[in-house]
Amino acid sequence: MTPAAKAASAFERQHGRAPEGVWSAPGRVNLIGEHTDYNDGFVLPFALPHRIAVAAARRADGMLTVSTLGDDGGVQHSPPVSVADLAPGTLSGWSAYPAGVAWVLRDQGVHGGADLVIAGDVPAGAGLSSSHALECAVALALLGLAERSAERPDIARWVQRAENDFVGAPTGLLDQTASLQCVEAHVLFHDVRSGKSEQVPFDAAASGLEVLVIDTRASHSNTDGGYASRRAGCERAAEILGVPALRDVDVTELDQTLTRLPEDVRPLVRHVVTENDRVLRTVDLLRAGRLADVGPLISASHASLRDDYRVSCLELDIAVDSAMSAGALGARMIGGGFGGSAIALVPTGLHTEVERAVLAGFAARSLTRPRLFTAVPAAGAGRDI
Ligand code: GAF
Repeated sequence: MTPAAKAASAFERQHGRAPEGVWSAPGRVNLIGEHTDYNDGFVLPFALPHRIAVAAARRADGMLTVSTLGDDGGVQHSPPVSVADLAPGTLSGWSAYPAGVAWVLRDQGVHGGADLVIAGDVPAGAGLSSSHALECAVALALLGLAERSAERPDIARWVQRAENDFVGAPTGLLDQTASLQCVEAHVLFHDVRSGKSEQVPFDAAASGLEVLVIDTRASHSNTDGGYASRRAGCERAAEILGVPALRDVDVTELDQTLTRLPEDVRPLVRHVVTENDRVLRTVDLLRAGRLADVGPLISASHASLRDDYRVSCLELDIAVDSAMSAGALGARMIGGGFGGSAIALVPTGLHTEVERAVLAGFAARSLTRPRLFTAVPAAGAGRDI
C-alpha cells in the first residue's frame, strides 16, 4: 500500500469518516551542493520515491489533531492543540513540525482546525529530509482544506519559517524546495538567491550507472548545535568580507580572500565557495550528458565536507571509502551531516560489489548494518486523493 492509501485508511479507522483529501511530499537526495543553501548558493537535489502522506479533514472547533502511523502499525497521537494558541516554544519533538506549519500558515489567513493522520516511508533521522517531507505535506494539506492556492517557492519559504522559528532548526531552503519543486526523472538545479530553477534531465541507467543511497543508521539531526555553529561561522565570515553572503566570494580569488579572514572560519568559506563551483561544474557535465565525469566532483565534495566543513562522521566516511574501494565513481555524505546518509555513483555492474564492500566495512567495525537502495528521481509533492 502507498503511504497515501495507508494514511487514508488509518484516517477512516481513527475518525470514522473519510478524509477530505490526502497530500504527500517526498524525501530527497542532494546530488551535490551541501551547506550552500543558507549561503545564497546553488543546490542540485532530486526527489526520492519515499514519501510522507497526510490524510486530512477540517474541524469546526479550531483544534489541530495529529496522529502518526508507525512502521509497526501502531498509531501515535500528539496532544490536540488550538491553532489560535500556537506559539514558538509551546511544542517540541515530532509534533512541533506539523504544528509549526499550522502556526506559520495562520499568518497567511489559514486559521481552521484540522484532523491530520500521517503515514510515510521516508526513513526518519537518515538525512533524507523526512521532517521537511512531513512539513511540506502538511502545508499542502492545510492549504488544500482551506481551498487556498499558493506558489511553490512561497510555500517553501513558509515551511522554512516554521522549521526555523517554531521547531528551532536554522535550516536553509534546500529540502523544502526539493520536496515541492522536483519532478520525476530530473535533478533540480536551484539558485537559492534568485529563486530560479532548472529541471535537468537525469537518467543514470541510460549511462549504465546508478545512485546508491547508503543510510548509515547513524542518527542525524539539524537541531543540535553543529549545524547552527557552521551557519553562524559562514554569516560571520560574510560580514567580515563585507558581502551579503558567501555566494558572493569569487572562486578564482579564494586564496587571497581567505587571508582576510580569521583562521577558524577559513575552512568553512573554502568549503562553501568550492562547493558552489562544483555544483556549476556538475550541471555543465550533466547538460553535456557526461554523468560518469561527475564522480570526482562528488568525491571532492565529500572531502571538503569532511576536512573543511567538518560535518562528516565515522559511519559516513566508512560508507564513502568502502564504496570507492569497490569501484564507485564518486561518493559523498549528503544533507546536514553528523550521521544520516551517503550516496555513491556506481556502475550498475558493480552494484553488488559496492554493496558488499559497504556492508563489510560496517561489519568490520561492529557498526549497525546500513540500509542501501538505488534512488531514481521521483515526483515532487502533490495531492494523491
Ligand atoms: C539540511 C538542511 F535542512 C538544509 O537546509 C541544508 O542546509 C542541508 O542540511 C545541507 O546542505 O538538510
